[in-house]
Amino acid sequence: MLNHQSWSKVGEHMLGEPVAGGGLLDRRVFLAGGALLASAATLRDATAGSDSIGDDAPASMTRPGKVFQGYGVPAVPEKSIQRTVLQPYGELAPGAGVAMTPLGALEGTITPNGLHFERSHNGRPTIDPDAHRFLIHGLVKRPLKFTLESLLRYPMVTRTCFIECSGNSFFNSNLFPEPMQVPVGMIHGLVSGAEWTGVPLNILLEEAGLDPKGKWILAEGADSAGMSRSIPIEKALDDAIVALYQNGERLRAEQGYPMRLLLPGFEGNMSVKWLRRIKVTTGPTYTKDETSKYSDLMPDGTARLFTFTMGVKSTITRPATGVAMSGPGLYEISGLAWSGHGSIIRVEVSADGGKSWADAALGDPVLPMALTRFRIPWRWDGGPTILQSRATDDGGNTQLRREVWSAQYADGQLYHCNAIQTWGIGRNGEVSNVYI
Ligand SMILES: Nc1nc2c(c(=O)[nH]1)N[C@H]1C(S)=C(S)[C@@H](COP(=O)(O)O)O[C@H]1N2
Ligand SMILES: [Mo]
Repeated sequence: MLNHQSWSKVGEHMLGEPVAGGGLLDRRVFLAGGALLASAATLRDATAGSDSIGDDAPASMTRPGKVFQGYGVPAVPEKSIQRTVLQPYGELAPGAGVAMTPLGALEGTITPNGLHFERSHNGRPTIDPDAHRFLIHGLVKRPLKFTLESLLRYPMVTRTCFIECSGNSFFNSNLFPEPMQVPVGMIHGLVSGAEWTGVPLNILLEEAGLDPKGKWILAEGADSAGMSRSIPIEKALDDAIVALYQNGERLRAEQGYPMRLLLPGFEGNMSVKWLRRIKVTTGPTYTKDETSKYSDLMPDGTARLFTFTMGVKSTITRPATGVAMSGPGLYEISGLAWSGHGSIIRVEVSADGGKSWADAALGDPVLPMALTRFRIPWRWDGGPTILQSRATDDGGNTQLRREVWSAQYADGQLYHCNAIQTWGIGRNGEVSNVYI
């Protein structure tokens, strides 16, 4: 469970002694148990150990339970855990918007299919899987048309990775000069993690026979937005997948049923859903989706096109906005880190507004271009505290302070925001979104 980083740092201090300002403790505190955990004692039930069989048996033991169901749903008390839906154009275009993952309510690194974020430009189309066709054409020797059934006969690969919309975290970007007080899922919930299974695109392109002049592809969806993006051929031949399964079951309609392109580490927009066509081209097509959106506003007034790889990023998800504290004492800080450039090698946490940092433990397995869970114990003294996390990937990329990130762009820049997120903890235990 512990990464080498956190192990190599121990030894200079006693367990239970802070390893950085603001009460951050060594990861091993939870392993030590006993007296060191005394402040977590409120978590224990004083009546533990009393007889559970007899008159005080819980009601659930006195009658048979509910019967089986064909497809499982969350336990009844958990039904309030929902995606947050934003429809910026209202009734004009109700299918244009987002449904954001409630990151503050989730743990681990795999997003349940029903809570995977959805970003759709004009609603999710209803597609008959038997009638759907996927075409490869353009600069190829043999144009090919696939049915779903024919694709299911090709060799498949399974890959765990994140999808992140490049508009994610716009509440931490230059679009909002003042911090918005919304739950963590509304700030960073345009990222989700899943295990995808499908056919490597390079197998299909090889079968079609690439013309050496083919340097880019155009991928187009079968939705009414006609969502389409240009992708360099290197990526198409490297790790691109035509995904058919999501966390073991067929794709959800929201995620592109019956098939989608999956480009690990690239901005989510390029993973075209409801995939109907790939055209091999000599250069980028400059579609509306890559010129009017997803470009970066630079300070000199120009817009930078084609920022494909999602930068290294992290956020603490517990505690976080919408996830309040319940009094001073021992807590485990938990969060997510990811990078489109590769694997997360380090996440540092600060509980004193960035003056000092301590290494968090990284949860196994740490996979490239996948969500990585980090954790660190923390003794909250009940006073105002400023929490931050800072991730580094194996390409040596590290997150920047919000101010430094912002200065790279013009006002109004909202895409590709991977600045450090800051949470302020108030005396009442409430968490706020803070800019420092
Ligand atoms: N055909 C089509 N593909 C699409 C979109 C779309 O609206 N139509 N949205 C894109 C955007 S902007 C993102 S961020 C990802 C989101 O994938 P998800 O909805 O499965 O999370 O899909 C991309 N693929
Ligand atoms: Mo997106």
